[in-house]
Amino acid sequence: MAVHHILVLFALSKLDVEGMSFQQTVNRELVYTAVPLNFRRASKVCEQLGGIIAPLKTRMDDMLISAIRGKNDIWIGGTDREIEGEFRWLDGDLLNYTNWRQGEPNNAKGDEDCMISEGNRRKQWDDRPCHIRLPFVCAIDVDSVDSKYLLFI
Ligand SMILES: [Ca+2]
Ligand SMILES: [Ca+2]
Repeated sequence: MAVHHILVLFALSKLDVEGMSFQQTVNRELVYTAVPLNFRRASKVCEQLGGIIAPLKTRMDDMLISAIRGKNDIWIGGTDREIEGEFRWLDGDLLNYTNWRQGEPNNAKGDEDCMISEGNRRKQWDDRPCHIRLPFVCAIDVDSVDSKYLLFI
């Protein structure tokens, strides 16, 4: 199984203590899995690793994911299976940043509830049937007391 890991720091929120400014961070491990699975099974694999299929909440997320998945179409961690047309990330958040291809999401044939990022140059998003099999990236938050707060200069 081809698996790649990268470990990145994400800034969450700012904390001001005694005039110094800190960025709260989490260590996030991104695990790319080249074995294609349907969305439900991909979700299970990520859950077993302690994470979720990676949501792309910012342009930075989008770029980081692209760095490890190469030219493959991949699942990204969003779906409208609860309410048709209302896409949410698997942690429940509504989409803020988006990168849909023009004309998407289109719920083609009434059967497209799971989100992919296309492997072409533009890396844009599309809704596709959840039963197709694609590689995916899991995002796992790794607790680390030592690096929870980093001095932000
Ligand atoms: Ca849909
Ligand atoms: Ca579509």
